[in-house]
Amino acid sequence: MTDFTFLEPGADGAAAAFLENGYILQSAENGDALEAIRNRAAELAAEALGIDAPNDTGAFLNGFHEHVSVDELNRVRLAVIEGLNAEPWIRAAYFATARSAIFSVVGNELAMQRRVNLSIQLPDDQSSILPVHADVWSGDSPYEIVLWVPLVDCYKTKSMYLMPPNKDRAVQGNMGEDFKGSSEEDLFDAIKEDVEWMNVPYGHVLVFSQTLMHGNRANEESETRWSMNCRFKSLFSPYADKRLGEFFEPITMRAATEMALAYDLPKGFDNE
Ligand SMILES: O=C(O)CCC(=O)C(=O)O
Ligand SMILES: [Fe+2]
Repeated sequence: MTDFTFLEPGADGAAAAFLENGYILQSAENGDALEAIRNRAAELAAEALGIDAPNDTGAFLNGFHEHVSVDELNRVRLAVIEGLNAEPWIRAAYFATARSAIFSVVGNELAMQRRVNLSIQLPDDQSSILPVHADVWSGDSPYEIVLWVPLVDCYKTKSMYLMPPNKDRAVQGNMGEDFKGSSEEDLFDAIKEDVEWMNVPYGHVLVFSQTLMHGNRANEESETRWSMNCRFKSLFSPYADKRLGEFFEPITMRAATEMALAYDLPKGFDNE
């Protein structure tokens, strides 16, 4: 037998999909972790509204627009984010939903964003639109990927869109000239036929390259969108504005690295 490979089983397929599509879409690797996150988010949201925790979590989140106005939404969203990030288990649970996929496309010695984010989009809410962007344009390193985890079924405008790599690179390649003096809306108009709307049912997770243009529009579906996002990168890959220790924290440092960081070359030769 001579079919030896360097990468672990499955890594080649994950790499090919990521490079071709700009993302990996798969079932959550740990369903219990996802469920725990979703239940806690719903509990915190109910608490922020002063109502009882729901029996049917999915129905409560999808129907959230019946409980909250656009004006109240940000207060509730911030309370849920605070509450989630205060849970000592939250980041490990979040990572557990896509551990192998992230190991496959990023590496196994990782830094993770210190806080998980939550976005809630009520139907027709114009105020929570995130215009077309790539995170690298505003201080993220191209080595960062986003793990995007919906807490409800996300599809069409209840989801986010992502530009496929080949089309994205063609547009970013001459963006300065082609879009001189243009608005974000002009840019979206130019790419809207080419973007792919991410169809991510609850129970699935998305790992995407934030170097590709992405964003969302007003949610024209009849249900509220709930999704979380958090960034990961290879621990020793270059950092941009989002620094290790401030924005990122090592999560899977290995023993050889720990030993290396603590090592000092032999001392005591000063008097020679
Ligand atoms: O959730 C969205 O609609 C966009 C998310 C995004 O821009 C990001 O996670 O970088
Ligand atoms: Fe983004």
